Amino acid sequence: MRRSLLRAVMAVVACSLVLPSLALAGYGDTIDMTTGVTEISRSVHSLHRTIFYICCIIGAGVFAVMFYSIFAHRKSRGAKPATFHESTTVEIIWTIVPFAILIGMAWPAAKVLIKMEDFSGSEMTVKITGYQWRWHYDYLDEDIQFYSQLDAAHNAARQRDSGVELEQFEHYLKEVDNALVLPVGKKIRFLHTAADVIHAWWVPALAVKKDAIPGFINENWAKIDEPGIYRGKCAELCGRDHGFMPVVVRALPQDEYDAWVADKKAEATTAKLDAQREWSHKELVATGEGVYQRNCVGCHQAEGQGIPGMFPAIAGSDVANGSLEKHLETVLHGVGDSPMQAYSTRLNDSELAAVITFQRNAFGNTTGDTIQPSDVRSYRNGQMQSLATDTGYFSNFNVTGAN
Ligand code: HEC
Ligand SMILES: [Cu+2]
Repeated sequence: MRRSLLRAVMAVVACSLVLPSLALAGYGDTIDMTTGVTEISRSVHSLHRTIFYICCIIGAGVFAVMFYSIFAHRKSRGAKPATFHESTTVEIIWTIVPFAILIGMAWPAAKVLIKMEDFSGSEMTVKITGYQWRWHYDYLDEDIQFYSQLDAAHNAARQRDSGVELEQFEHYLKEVDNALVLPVGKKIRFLHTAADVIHAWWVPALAVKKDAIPGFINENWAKIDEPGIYRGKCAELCGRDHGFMPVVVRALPQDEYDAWVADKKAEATTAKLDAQREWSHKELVATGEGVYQRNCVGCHQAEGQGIPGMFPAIAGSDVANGSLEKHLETVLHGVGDSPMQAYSTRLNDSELAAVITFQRNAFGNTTGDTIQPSDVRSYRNGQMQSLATDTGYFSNFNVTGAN
């Protein structure tokens, strides 16, 4: 009788340990921690496994003893409690054993933590700034910086009643307009900060997850072993669109990375020159159409017809046919709490001039206006001056911040 009960208990314990792992077989890659593509991420993964197994063994041991005691010494069998009190031997054992287990877990964990905090020999530095709701990447060793935010098509699709088929997106809500491009095989130091609220930059495959706190600079690093696309997201509840600030890292072999850097620099030089010169009306409209396709079409639609009740039409719009000041304000600073975001820092002056000129002369709008990059610049300067007279915190924030 006693034997069979014991056997039943052991069977239940065994099943509860084995069945879940069978059910999860094959899902390991999707629900387990990723092994990642850096030495640190592999260390973190094996640490996670080691500690998990230790916990399993402890759990099985504790429950086995507990279930055995409950069944073997139950009242109906006339078990009588022992009456001893204070056993030095037992107390020493139950102090030393957990202590040894803790040391056994802390030792490898501390080794990995120390390695994570070792920034010596960093070969390049990227400063990452969190904004509501996008990232800004600044390559401190190169003269490269840009914003990275949720891809416009995904952003449009996620709007309520957008009617967009989500199946068409392979990585729905995990795609950005400008990925962070990094070389493989280099020790890259990341500096994390934020410009408004607390964010956290998290890319599991790189084992990089750090709070981005306004006024503070946090550090960590990664040395990526394999080229590829690695996705992550903001891991700090940072406001309404917290769930919509994905991270995409594109790791390239060194030569491809160098080519990317050269391209980016050439682009920046051209952009600087472009912002200084006079553009022809035709050129502005043509460039503006491209800017519109990349940034605005998801909401305002291909024919500028918008989506009634959600996104206003540009065709015949009061703003696109009315005062230029209002049009500039709408595009540069966005509209309040609506999905119409501020583009003042995401598009440069030439792109802004081009897309505004385009909107004022496309989809049947016939203002005939030509807006030069210099017009956008003087609008910005005017804004700065009117804000400079106001010393309130929020107006200062508007001058230096994203909006
Ligand atoms: C995520 C969707 C979305 C995207 C992308 C978007 N807009 Fe908008 N836009 C809106 C919404 C919503 C409004 C209405 C805001 C309001 O008045 O409440 C709006 C309003 C406007 C208006 C004023 C229209 C009117 O008559 O009221 C202009 C002009 C405009 N957007 C230009 C742009 C430009 C230029 C771009 C691209 C650089 C762009 N928008 C990208 C959603 C979007
Ligand atoms: Cu965030």
